[in-house]
Amino acid sequence: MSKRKLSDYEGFRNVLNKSTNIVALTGAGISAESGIPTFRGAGGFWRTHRSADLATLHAFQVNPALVWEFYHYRRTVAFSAQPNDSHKALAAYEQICKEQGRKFSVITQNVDGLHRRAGSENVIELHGALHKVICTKCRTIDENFDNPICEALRDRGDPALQDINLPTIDKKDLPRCKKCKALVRPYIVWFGENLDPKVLEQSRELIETCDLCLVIGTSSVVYPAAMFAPLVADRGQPVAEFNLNSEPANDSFEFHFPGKCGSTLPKALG
Ligand code: BJW
Ligand code: ZN
Repeated sequence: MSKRKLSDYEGFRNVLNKSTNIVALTGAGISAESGIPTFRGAGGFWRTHRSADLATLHAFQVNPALVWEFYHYRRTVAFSAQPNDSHKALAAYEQICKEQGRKFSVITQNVDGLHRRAGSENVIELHGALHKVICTKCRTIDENFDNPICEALRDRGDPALQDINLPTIDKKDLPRCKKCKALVRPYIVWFGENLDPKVLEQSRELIETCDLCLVIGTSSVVYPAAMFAPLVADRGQPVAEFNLNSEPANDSFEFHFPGKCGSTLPKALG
């Protein structure tokens, strides 16, 4: 029999108040109310391309200019977006935990940087970050908030246009490494690529030791992140899911809060 509790704010708060090592695992849904399209569903397209088709090394090798245009657009959206009530609620709860000597961490699949901008301090960015680049040759990782990141990308990336109607951007005009001048790429973990082993290890440790896990705004289909919350539930620890969908991604999670997390999460943590 399922032990699932639907919208049980009081029961959740009893568990929350007793927890000493809390992990919030977040996905694209938490940033949807900041105007950032989710990865799957209606927003998962840019021009005629599925976002998932552009988020691969193969796509970058075949057409680095197209992939850079896509990421220039994504950077523009993310840099101008503001953290919403969900990001703020997590950051505020982390401060409360800090004052009380409890541990609170965010593991995010998002690359938009909104958790840190909301004030969260213990943040693990599993899939990289839009404001970082990595050199394809010397592997130097750099922060870069320039917009556009290079002149050739100025006024490009418009999702309403067709690739075919735009002049091609020469590879030599794409963003370059400050050290060795080779082509840089977005510091993003694409499909088929390994996550940073250090980041994976830090996440594993949290997942193996936490006594409460919140799963917020993720479709839970992309691995390895998709197995984190089930691992916590398998250890017999409570998991609370916050998702627009009324159907839970996993029926073994104890708490489920359907609806926009901008409303449900501040209420649950308040
Ligand atoms: C709301 C809301 C609101 C909306 N309020 N909710 C084991 C088994 C099977 C496959 C694999 C496996 N291990 C590896 C794989 C392959 C692959 C994978 O998982 N594929 C699956 C699709 C099957 N994984 C990988 O390749 C990973 N690498 C790896 O494991 O290396 C080792 C290896 C390689 C190859 C083979 C085997 C092993 C790397 C994964 C990197 C993912 N990168 C991306 C793109 C880059 C980021 C970018 O450019 O933006 O990251 S994919 C994309 O999905 C993005 C996201 O971070 C990620 C997760 O998506 P998320 O966040 O869940 O978003 P959505 O859109 O799917 O869902 C939004 C949710 O929010 C929905 O549920 C809505 O209902 C909800 N929502 N509004 C609350 N207001
Ligand atoms: Zn370099």
